Amino acid sequence: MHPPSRQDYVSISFAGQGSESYNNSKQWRRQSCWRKWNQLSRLQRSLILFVLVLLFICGIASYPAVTEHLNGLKEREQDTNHNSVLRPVIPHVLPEPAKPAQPLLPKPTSQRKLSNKRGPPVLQNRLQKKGNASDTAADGKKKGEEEGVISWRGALIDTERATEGNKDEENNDQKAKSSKESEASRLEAVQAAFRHAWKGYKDFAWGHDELRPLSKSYSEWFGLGLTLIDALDTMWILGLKEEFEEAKAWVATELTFNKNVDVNLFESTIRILGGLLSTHHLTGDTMFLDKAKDIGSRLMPAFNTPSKIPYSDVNIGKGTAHPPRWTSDSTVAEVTSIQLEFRELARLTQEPHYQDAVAEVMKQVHKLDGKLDGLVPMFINTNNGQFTHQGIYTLGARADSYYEYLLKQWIQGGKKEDQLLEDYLQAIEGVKKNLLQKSSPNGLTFVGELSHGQFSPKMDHLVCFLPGTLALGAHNGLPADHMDLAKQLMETCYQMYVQMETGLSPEIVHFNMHQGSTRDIDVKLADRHNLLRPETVESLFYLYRFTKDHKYQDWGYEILQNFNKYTKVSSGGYTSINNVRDPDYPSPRDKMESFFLGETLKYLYLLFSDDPNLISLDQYVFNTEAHPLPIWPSTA
Ligand code: DMJ
Repeated sequence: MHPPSRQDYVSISFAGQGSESYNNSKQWRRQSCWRKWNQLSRLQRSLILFVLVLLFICGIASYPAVTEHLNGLKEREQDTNHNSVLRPVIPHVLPEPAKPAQPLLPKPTSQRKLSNKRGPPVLQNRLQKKGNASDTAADGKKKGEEEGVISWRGALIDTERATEGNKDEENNDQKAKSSKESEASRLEAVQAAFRHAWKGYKDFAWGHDELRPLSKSYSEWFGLGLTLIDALDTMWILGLKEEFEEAKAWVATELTFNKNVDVNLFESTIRILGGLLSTHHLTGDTMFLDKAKDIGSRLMPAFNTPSKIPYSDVNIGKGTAHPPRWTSDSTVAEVTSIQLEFRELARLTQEPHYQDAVAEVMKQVHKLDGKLDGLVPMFINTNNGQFTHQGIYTLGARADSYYEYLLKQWIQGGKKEDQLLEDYLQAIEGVKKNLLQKSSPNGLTFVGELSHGQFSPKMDHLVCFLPGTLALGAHNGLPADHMDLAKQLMETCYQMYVQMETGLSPEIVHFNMHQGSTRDIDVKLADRHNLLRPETVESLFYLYRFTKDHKYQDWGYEILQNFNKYTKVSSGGYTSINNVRDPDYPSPRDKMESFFLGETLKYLYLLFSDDPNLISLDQYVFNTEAHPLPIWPSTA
């Protein structure tokens, strides 16, 4: 073989066939390469070195770009997977891709695989939720802190909830227990008040009409043991057996109506006839019914008038009746608030003339001219049967219980006497239209008066019977807005107490209506007295029975405490006061009205009792002196 001739091109040739025997040692390979390199021409060697250097430089220059590219590919894969998981959680941020595009997204490998990348799924969900919540909380915590606290608090909250659950139960038990305790202690407080009043009456006025607790004596109105009779069913309801028995003994042995004495028809009907009838019902003792028949029959001469509208006064011994000395008028409330009692007497005795006499009054009043949208004037003439002194409309003195007895007769008779209901509903609309206003600055709803078209923001405490009556009507199926109005008026009656320095209401208030007033209620000097009247606690009783809102009980308890503070006489009894605005000297009047025992304390006791069957309002209807009479059983 010929040695290669000098060539003008680079030719790299490696050991060819037929060369020395095969030797693959490192030493041999190194020597062989070097020999080959030396065999190359200078040009060939330069070219090879140039190419190698060039490759090296290119490699170094392109390294970062290649790395970045590779990293980018990795991240894209991760992001795509992450987004596909979050999409359902925040669809408004990442809109749902069009369906055909979906397959183009890299398929998430698995939830588990993702979780490994992003943290435990449960924790992740919590963070997500809490993160959203804390966005609005804006409490300024650092995100990291917040997240850490969230998972910790998350667990703690559950624990707290569990503990709270137990605590709630404990609290409820505690509340039930303490409300039972407070019920018991409030009932006892009423019993104690009654016993104190009774002590005064027993010690200084036994068998007489009213106690004069300061002078430790008594006053006579009819001379019929008015306080004792008025208080009979209260003692029965309060469970004061001993006191009841001694009073009963007096009625059985001492009480006689065969007396030459003038009595007021209305007052003796609601207090004496009503008290005896209700005590008969509660006890089943016919002695009380016999006494009721006796007084009932002796009152009947009052109806012997030209118009059949009864006179105000009757001499129960002589059997004669007459109007007051100065007029032949009777008071509208008086002649229309004796019906419950005479109707019940008629039912018990099966003597219809009692019912006929009082029904005739209602019939006439129903037809009379002179009403304003169902509202009645205050006087009615016993000769011609017409309203007199027309143009004055009030829900207070001389008209109040007309409205009360429209509803209550309807309830007593089993809700069948439509005319009574119509008159009642019309009257309430008349009140809303003509007498209802709001005070300034606090917008208390009140019932004012109308005198010859002129509105007066005057409201008697007597008007506070109205919330209870409205609530009773609503309970018996009358419009629900009657209950709304009842609640508003109840608040107002309560404010008539709260806003006085003694926490006791005056007899009459005037409401401010002009803008810029600083207080809602004004009291005139002559109106600052408190006679221990029941109307507000009466309404509180109805409102509590129907709503079960304990605030009404609390309000009643405040009132009882203030009676104890400002009207209780240490030697026994409670007294009317002259000035509810002077807690230092409320100026006692030295008189305990019979209705304090007959009504005020009875309603307070019923208010504090949580037993709806203690004189159920579905079985009994209270007369206007708080004597419960049965709702007649249906004969249909
Ligand atoms: C009570 O004799 C009766 O409640 C009557 O209806 C109004 N006056 C007194 C109580 O204030």
